[in-house]
Amino acid sequence: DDPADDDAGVILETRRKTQRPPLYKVMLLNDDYTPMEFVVHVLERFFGMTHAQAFELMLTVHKKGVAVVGVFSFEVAETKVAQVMDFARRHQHPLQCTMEKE
Ligand code: NFA
Repeated sequence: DDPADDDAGVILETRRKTQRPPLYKVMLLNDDYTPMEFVVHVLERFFGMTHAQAFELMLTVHKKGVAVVGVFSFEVAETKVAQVMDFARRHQHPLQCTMEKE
């Protein structure tokens, strides 16, 4: 009966303490020039996909124009984007990789 004994604050305290850091979608954009096999290789090399998974996602990007290839913390997403953009540039392909807050 004592108002100080109630548990009304417990859930609110838990929610406040379990705030998670934001996640970022890493996306691949279609273009007319990057070879399909190069995109498949990028997805295998930097996103740990099997050849079958990579081929399927490459086709999704090719058909739809863009697709999310993974969701990561800011730091990991930034690294993935930099790795893909650098790899594409070194091979002189115009492949674009971007990130966006989820
Ligand atoms: N559209 C490219 C082609 O026909 C392939 C591609 C797929 C490029 C996905 C970029 C991303 N060669």
